[in-house]
Amino acid sequence: MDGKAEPLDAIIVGAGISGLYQLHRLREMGMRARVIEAADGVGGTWYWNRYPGARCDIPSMSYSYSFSPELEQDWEWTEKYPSQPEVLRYLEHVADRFGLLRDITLGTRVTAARFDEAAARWTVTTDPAGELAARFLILATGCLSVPKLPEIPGLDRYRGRVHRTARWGAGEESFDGLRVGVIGTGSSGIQVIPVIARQAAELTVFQRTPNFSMPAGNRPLDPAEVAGMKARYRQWRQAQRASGFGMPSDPPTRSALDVSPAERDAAYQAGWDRGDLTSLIRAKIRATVHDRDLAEALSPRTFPIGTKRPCLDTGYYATFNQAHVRLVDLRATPLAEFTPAGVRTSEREHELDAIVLATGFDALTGAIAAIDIRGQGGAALADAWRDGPRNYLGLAVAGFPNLFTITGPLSPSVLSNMMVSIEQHVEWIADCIAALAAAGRRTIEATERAQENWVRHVAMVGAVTLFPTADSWYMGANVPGKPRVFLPYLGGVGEYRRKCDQVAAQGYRGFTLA
Ligand code: N01
Repeated sequence: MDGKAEPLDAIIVGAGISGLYQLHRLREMGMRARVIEAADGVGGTWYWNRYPGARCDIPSMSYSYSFSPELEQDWEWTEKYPSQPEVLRYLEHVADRFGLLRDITLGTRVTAARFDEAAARWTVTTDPAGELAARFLILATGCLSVPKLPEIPGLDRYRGRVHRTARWGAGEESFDGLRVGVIGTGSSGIQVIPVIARQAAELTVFQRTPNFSMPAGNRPLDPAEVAGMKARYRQWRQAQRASGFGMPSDPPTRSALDVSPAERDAAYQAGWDRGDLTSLIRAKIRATVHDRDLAEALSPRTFPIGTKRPCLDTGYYATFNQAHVRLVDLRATPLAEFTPAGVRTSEREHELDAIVLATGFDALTGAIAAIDIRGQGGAALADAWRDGPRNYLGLAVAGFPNLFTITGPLSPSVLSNMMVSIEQHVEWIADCIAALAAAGRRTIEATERAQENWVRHVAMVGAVTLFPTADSWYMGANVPGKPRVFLPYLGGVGEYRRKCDQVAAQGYRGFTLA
């Protein structure tokens, strides 16, 4: 690959939900863009996370692109919460429908990028070896795309099968008759455990921190509700964009303490039945799990609800009533090492035929940090972000002209319906590039001052909540040595959009155009 001869307008890194739409949008503007994608197919997170049971926990009809009313009307979602295969099929359909594949290079990883000040453009290095140049570099690298391994030694010595939920192979893997261990009880672990339990001879779940999980209540979509949504899609999309988290909901109008206990319980139960209530969970665990000690071990106690991502599950707690399913509480008996035959905790060795690692991600900054990015004067982004990410609006970094991040750190990203946040960023970036061209400018760069103010604002909004009290990936706390910083912006997607639009309307306030 050698794009030196004819520089592109934009290089987009990643062919997930963001990269696909950014490519489409720029092409519609008549720009020459190319997507570089490490995987052998499109889909990003939905390409990699093919573990059994993988499913989105945002309703399908809201977790879909809004930019094409025809696409919205044509595509038929089958379930309330779409399975991984269904989301991937949808994204492959989008790539096909809009002819995107001809401008996507698959199986190629961007390893480095440097800004050439004289030419005002980015040169990108790839693996397999290649170079490509473009005026703009857009990182559509995903928030949860760099998997994290457990920090215990000896994985290379283990002789059984190793699976990672975040890098699941394309072929079906059967666990029939095997002794399987799952490490990790976040959203991925909680989804995969009930499915593996149906196949395995023995399943051992290694849990370090119990999580809050609620029944998803997934079901086939009713044709009448699909037709209803399709009829009011425009208004719904508008409401999504103006909402707090990209999913419109009615704010509460009464305090729980203003009503009788019976009325309160009925309201809680209705919420539980809808699958969107965040209380009652410990009581429900006790009612579901027959063994009292096991129920207690599964009950979260160490962080306030909501400060780590709450999970939606299908039969998770009931899985532990099966005789062949065991829980190992790693708080009581920590993992020490992998052995050739399995894993050893402080108590004993567990022999396992297969180990499933559901141990999470180096979230929000991991995929950006994996690229050696050099801005003005050869400065490394890794150095600029040594104490945590610093940017303006979660979109642009001082000292790194013409570089944009889609749903980067310090934007609402993971605290929202990603589809809504992605579309907003893609459209803002496209409009910004168009405005530059219209003004006859070659570069745009965030000012240090605007960046400083934004970093401070994001931290201040996060600090008035309970989020910083949890050892979560929102805080970077799951990766040893990662600075403890609240990574997403909690101002709400509607308010955030208003701020971004204002910046644009005021001639890109806080940016230097040259
Ligand atoms: O990762 P996680 P995930 N030894 O970081 C444990 C999205 N998602 O892949 O909590 C032992 O949440 C770790 O323990 P602890 C969603 O946003 C969405 O499950 O750090 N255990 C934890 O239990 C989600 O939040 C969907 O103490 C170790 C688990 O591994 C995000 O992705 C589905 C360990 C990691 O949980 C990430 O979810 C799936 C060690 N050394 C994912 N290291 C849906 O849409 C880590 N752990 C439904």
